[in-house]
Amino acid sequence: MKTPVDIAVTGAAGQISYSLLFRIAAGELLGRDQPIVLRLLEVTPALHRLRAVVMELNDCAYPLLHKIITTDQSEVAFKDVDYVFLVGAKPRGPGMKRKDLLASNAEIFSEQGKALNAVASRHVKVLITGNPANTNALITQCNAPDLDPSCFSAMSMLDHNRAINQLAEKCGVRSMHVKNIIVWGNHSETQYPDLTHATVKGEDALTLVDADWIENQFVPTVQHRGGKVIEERNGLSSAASAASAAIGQMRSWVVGTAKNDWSDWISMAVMSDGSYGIEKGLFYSFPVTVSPSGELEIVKGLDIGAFSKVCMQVTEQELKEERDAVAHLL
Ligand code: NAX
Repeated sequence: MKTPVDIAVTGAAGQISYSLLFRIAAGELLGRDQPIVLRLLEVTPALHRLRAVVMELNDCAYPLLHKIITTDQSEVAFKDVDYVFLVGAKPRGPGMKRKDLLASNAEIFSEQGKALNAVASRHVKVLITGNPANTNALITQCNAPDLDPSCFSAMSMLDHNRAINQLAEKCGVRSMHVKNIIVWGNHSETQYPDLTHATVKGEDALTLVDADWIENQFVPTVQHRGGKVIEERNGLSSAASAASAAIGQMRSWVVGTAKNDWSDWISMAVMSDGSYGIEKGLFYSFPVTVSPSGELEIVKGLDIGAFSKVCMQVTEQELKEERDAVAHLL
């Protein structure tokens, strides 16, 4: 039997976690031979709800679930952890823009960044899902100066999957036949889902769909998908699909993207190194490959057309504004 691995999840009594925790415990993240310890963080008033989640986890009798630790203290949750899902935050309600969330959520991520800096494994992988995810990733990373910036990424996988689904539906194929979608920029309505490099059953996507559909249907549908789900769920945001994307992104980060038989890369928001002219230091979604040993690299040298360039700059500008709004926490 392997040594158990510690995984921390914040917002553990929330909606996304209600799907995420059970899938992690079942072995979907690290494989069905890897025992795990779940370290679950919640705010004090939610600890009773968390107790119910723990009861249900225990009632599943998962063979891999070695131990569950619950706490309202970040430093307890993050002690020596290897993998962290920062999910806990206030969700976006109906009509709310991500920027509205900035002020209320920024403090959470600055405190959690400090705690990670103090107690987490030096090789920890931290996936930020709580919104506004990209800027929360920046805040977390800036408050953890002793950890390498490559320890942090924000979630783009849900947008990436949404884009795959839109193109697959349009072309009448299954999602597994769509390759090399990219989501650039912010996890917000300015994100730019780009299918310039995508293929469908090996054919260039651009030969199968026209520019009008891309600009007026595909891009806005993916950009506004989160808001549409909130509307249809009477105010609740995407949860099961977000959990699925969180597992997908973290798993690709752990096992590497070469194991994907469905794409050469994934979209992942990582610290910009200046690639494609994007300002260094922003957490921006790029096409990314991960080596089997976990090294992350932004895919370089892709051709960027005029339409793409404008869209990439719009979402970059939003990230700069978000960064400037939380400058006191960086
Ligand atoms: P819920 O409101 O159901 O759960 C959030 C949980 O976080 C609550 O139980 C709350 O008590 C807890 N929490 C709040 N502050 C905390 C803190 N300081 N430490 C630990 N826990 C804390 O929201 P849920 O639907 O689970 O969504 C969680 C976050 O994911 C939200 O910010 C939401 O906007 C964001 N999302 C991000 C997505 C992405 O692609 N990046 C998509 C889905 C989702 O909208």
